[in-house]
Amino acid sequence: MTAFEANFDGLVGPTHHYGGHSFGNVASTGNAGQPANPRAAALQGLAKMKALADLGYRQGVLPPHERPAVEVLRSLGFTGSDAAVVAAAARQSPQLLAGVSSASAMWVANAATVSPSADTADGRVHFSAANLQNKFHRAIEHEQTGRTLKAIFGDESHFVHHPALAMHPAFGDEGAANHTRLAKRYDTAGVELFVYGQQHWGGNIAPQRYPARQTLEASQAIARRHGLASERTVFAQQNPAVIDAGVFHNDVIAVGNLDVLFCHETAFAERESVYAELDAKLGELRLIEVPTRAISVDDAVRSYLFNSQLLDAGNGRMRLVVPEECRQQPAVWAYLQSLLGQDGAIAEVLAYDLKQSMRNGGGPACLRLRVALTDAEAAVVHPGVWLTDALYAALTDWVSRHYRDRLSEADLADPHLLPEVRTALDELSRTLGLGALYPFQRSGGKSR
Ligand code: SUG
Repeated sequence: MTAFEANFDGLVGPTHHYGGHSFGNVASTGNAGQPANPRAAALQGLAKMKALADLGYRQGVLPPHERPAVEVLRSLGFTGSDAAVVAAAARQSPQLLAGVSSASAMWVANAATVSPSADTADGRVHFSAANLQNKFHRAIEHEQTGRTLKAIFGDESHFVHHPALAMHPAFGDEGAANHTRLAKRYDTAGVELFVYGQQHWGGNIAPQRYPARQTLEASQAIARRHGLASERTVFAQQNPAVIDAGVFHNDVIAVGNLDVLFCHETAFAERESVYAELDAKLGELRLIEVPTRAISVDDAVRSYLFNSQLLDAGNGRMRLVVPEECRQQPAVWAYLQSLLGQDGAIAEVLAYDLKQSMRNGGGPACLRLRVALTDAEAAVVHPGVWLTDALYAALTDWVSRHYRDRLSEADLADPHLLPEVRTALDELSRTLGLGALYPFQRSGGKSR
């Protein structure tokens, strides 16, 4: 049996904007109120997907969510036609309208935690939709995430879907952004590393300035649900000082794949014991630890060096897919050149322009959800979401026809936006062959 890692990237939605919705994510708050370019954002994401597909990686697409989320506004007491609901929200609470209009579902590393079948007790791939309860605009994602994942990974003999954990700070869960699966091979049992920001009950170290979005309790619950063996699971606390420096998810300071872990020396609260436990449970970890003297935490956050994709290049070596911003930080770029010169685990560095997403704190790793699949599992994935040349051409054409090239927060009140988005999403769900995926399609296909 052979297995491989597929990357499913979130397609940026048409309401992409800079709402300053994520306290603790310094790019999000720093760029609040700037005009965004949803068309460029979606095309940048697609270009990265296409480049990786062209290199031979299995690449899938996860569709955006329906935004503005009219159903959420209705649950908050707005009534009347859909247009009236949006208009009233725009008048009474522009901040709420911006929250329910966020295209944040593009960062699918936060959509779910995924455990490959080689790791789980029942030999199926397990998905747990993340509750994202720390941020209002993201806490409304999990239902659609669950629907989308079930539509794509529908075969119950291979795939299991768990709903989001309880919506309570004790179970704050941010999905795969705080989860790394290490293994010697994709088709044999691996070690699942869960990184949490804080222990809710009984923990005593916590960040002071910014929130810890993931709890130990949530990570333990996910591991239990997925049927992971304790001898192949590691729970590690993130260093609270780096959360306070803007590292709101572990994937902003560490990335791993197969037996390679690439991280900053300040990533974990107790680094030596984390490395030792991983090494013991995995049977030799290949660690690339970046010291502060080479790259400061601030430079790591600014460049998003660790929010990179570490991709198997064959022969035990890796490609590192970084955002273009790494080139602009001299210390980071120099470090990457020295790494390539060492003939070590990283053989190649590829940089992509993802500026639109980056300005909201979303780099290459945020935009993708990794799913390690066997050939038999891949064969039953909904075929319409694999990025072929034809799908890439159809999606770039679709974006060019339906997306605006400028969107500011004030534009979210524009009555034309909702019908525009629905027309686009209706066409997209047909292109991907996903049927009635969205609430507006399920309530009869027409606006109330
Ligand atoms: O949750 N930004 C996202 C970025 C998520 C990045 N994901 C990973 N690191 N895996 C967040 O903070 C900002 C939206 C705004 O402000 O408009 C936002 O939601």
